[in-house]
Amino acid sequence: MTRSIALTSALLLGTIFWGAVSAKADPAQIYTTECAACHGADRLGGTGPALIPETLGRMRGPNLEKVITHGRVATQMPAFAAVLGAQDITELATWLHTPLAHVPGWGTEEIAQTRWFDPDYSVADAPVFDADPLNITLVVETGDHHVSVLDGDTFAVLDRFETPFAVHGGPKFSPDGRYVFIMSRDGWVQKYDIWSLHQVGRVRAGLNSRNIAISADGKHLAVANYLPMTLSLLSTEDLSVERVMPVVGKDGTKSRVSAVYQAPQRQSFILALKDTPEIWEVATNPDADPVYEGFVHSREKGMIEAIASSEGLFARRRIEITEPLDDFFFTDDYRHLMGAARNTGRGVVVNLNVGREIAELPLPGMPHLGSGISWLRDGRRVMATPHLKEAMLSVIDTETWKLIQTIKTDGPGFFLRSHENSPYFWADVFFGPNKDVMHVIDKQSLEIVKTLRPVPGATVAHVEFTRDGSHALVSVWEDDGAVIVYDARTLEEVTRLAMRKPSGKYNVFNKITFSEGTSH
Ligand code: DHE
Repeated sequence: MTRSIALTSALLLGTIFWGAVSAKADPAQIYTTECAACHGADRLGGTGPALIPETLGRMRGPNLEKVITHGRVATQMPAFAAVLGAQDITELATWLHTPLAHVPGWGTEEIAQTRWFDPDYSVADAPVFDADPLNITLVVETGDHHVSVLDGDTFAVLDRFETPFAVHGGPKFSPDGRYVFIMSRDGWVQKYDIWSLHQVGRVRAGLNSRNIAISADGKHLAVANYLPMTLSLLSTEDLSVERVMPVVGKDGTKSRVSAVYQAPQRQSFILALKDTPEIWEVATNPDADPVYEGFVHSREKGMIEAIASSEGLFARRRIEITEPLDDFFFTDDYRHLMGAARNTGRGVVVNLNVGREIAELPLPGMPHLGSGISWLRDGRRVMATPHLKEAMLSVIDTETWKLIQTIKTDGPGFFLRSHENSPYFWADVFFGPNKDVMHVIDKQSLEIVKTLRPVPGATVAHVEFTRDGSHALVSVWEDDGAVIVYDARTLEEVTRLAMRKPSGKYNVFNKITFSEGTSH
């Protein structure tokens, strides 16, 4: 009797359970019921991040399903394994990778409505700490979306603050090094006051964004967006919107902005466009008449278009090229840039003054030119770049634009770093079985002088130097990771600071002086 009740119950439960998983899952309905409260009814984010292909594209294969099933450590994202069947999770993940049927406008009004200021913030008259404010180093900890503020002399953590979800690209400092602006892939820009050790506020400048740049005078912040296809220009003072510039090629093609860079000597922003064969230059000099050759030539050729009512501030110049380029390296005088043509393995040099391609060099295996650095070797300025898909570094003469040498590494790398006061540059291996390796390379002989493997099996990547170049900080890019501080001359470990998946590190002085050893 008992056995038959048990059997009937089991069959009944089985039927109910089987009914639940076999019914055709409606992922949109599941989303509304289970996800919308945190991620927004429109999938554009709320307390949780946006769930759209532009953001999720980086979660390849079964990764998204894993997060839905098991949740995400150190975030509010719970595990849904007990709530949703495996089939529902698969279908939900597939549906989340489909584009939005309707992308809402994200213009001046919408951006302005997201502006938020931290009520607990008050302006300090002087730094609230004793450390050298120009030797502060910020560590982005992607494990739990925080930034640690390090004293660059003692390596003490002065503050640790929460950032928006999924920070990407280098934070940008005001020219005096006091404020820093940090951007997330969901388009949030956060302003933080280093002197006060306090967040100032946030604004959502795009729905899916790439990176930010600050103008040479420190007044304007440009946000490169994929969604919508715009460049948002903000006031650094109060994060108000100065302009939202639609990005449309000469032939009418709308384009995503791959990245925006500051060109200090030119007092302009340079934009890499993803979908149209053009580079844009946007003037940030308010004194109307753009001062350098490029703008003058362009005006003669009728290529300047005044986006603002006055021709100066935010005037835009189009430089036409043969195919879209991204991931720019700039020479120190910002006359030339190198860009990568993604599908052809070509590296292209563009002279920004005359506005044309002047050289080409073979750069197979996805060069990561944005991580390129330069230094003087035998009296000539050379640059080096890693390759995301080849176990090598390329060293290029920036006068002849000839490849001088390739350096074989233990695997493809992401970042390079050096310092004026260091005889070495450091190159990580980010992919493959040797991702736990960091090469230290002599800038003159181009020989690998030491290969560090501080935590066998753990990814080590990205280096930043202290202001004087005496120490190099390396990320152990794991959830229970660390920043390891090395003596930059002896290459011996000095100390190790526990961190949550630390990624990029940024020294105020090196960044505001545009050190040749750091990507700009
Ligand atoms: Fe980045 C900088 C583009 C993937 C971590 N990355 C940049 C910059 C660009 C760029 C254009 C320079 C902007 C700046 O600093 O203002 N990154 C891209 C890509 O196109 C790529 C390959 C694909 C993508 O998904 O966007 C890519 N980047 C990554 C990652 O997967 C990394 C390793 C982890 C992450 O956080 O997303 C990553 N990118 C970084 C970091 C910097 C960066 C840490 C700043 C480096 C610096 O020292 O300034």
